[in-house]
Amino acid sequence: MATERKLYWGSGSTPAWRVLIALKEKGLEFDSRLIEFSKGEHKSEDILKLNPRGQVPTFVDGDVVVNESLAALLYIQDKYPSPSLLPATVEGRALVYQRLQESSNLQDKATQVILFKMKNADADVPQEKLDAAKNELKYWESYVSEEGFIAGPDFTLADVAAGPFLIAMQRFGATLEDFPKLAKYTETLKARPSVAETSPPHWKGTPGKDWLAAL
Ligand SMILES: N[C@@H](CCC(=O)N[C@@H](CS)C(=O)NCC(=O)O)C(=O)O
Repeated sequence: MATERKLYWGSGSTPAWRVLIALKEKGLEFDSRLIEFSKGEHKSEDILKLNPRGQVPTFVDGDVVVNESLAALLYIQDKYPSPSLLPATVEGRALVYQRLQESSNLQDKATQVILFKMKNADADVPQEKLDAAKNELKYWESYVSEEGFIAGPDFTLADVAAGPFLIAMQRFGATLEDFPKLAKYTETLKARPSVAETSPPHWKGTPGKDWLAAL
């Protein structure tokens, strides 16, 4: 059946992965447009007319275009509330919103190391970048709840927002040895169908990196 939903995404784009997970969790069909960064397809006319930044995710739902991944998560939850990815209480939702925004720090610290190595393959990652990433993980280690998710007993938008970055950090070498709760948490996430089925296709059968091995 034709759908008005369309998602442009790239393999390995963690922001785009967030949106893929949310759509899967909600059981929503969409027109899947996998772009190739190496061919510059994120700067294609099709994407630029929807998203002047020429980035993925670029998400269209009928007349609505939402490109920032966290905004897209909130939009998807709002438009398609069931099954819910938010707690029933306002206090519970406050925590999810807090973690949602905070996941930008995780994105930033991890990306700083990864981009550095992409641009400077032979150089050592500056210690302060590794320290910043490690320090960020300390916060997230303390956030994993007794029940195992980031914002309480259930899988929520907080997990959708932070999970892809934590899993990507492992892919880029983080052992998470000093973060036992996060190590267990990422295993739980990776076993979740919405996460497993949307995992970056090019990761399958290709090795990761050791750039974050100090973490
Ligand atoms: N703040 C955006 C970031 C999106 C983003 O950085 N996407 C990257 C891929 S991971 C991209 O498309 N980069 C290409 C470019 O900026 O030219 C979000 O969370 O959606």
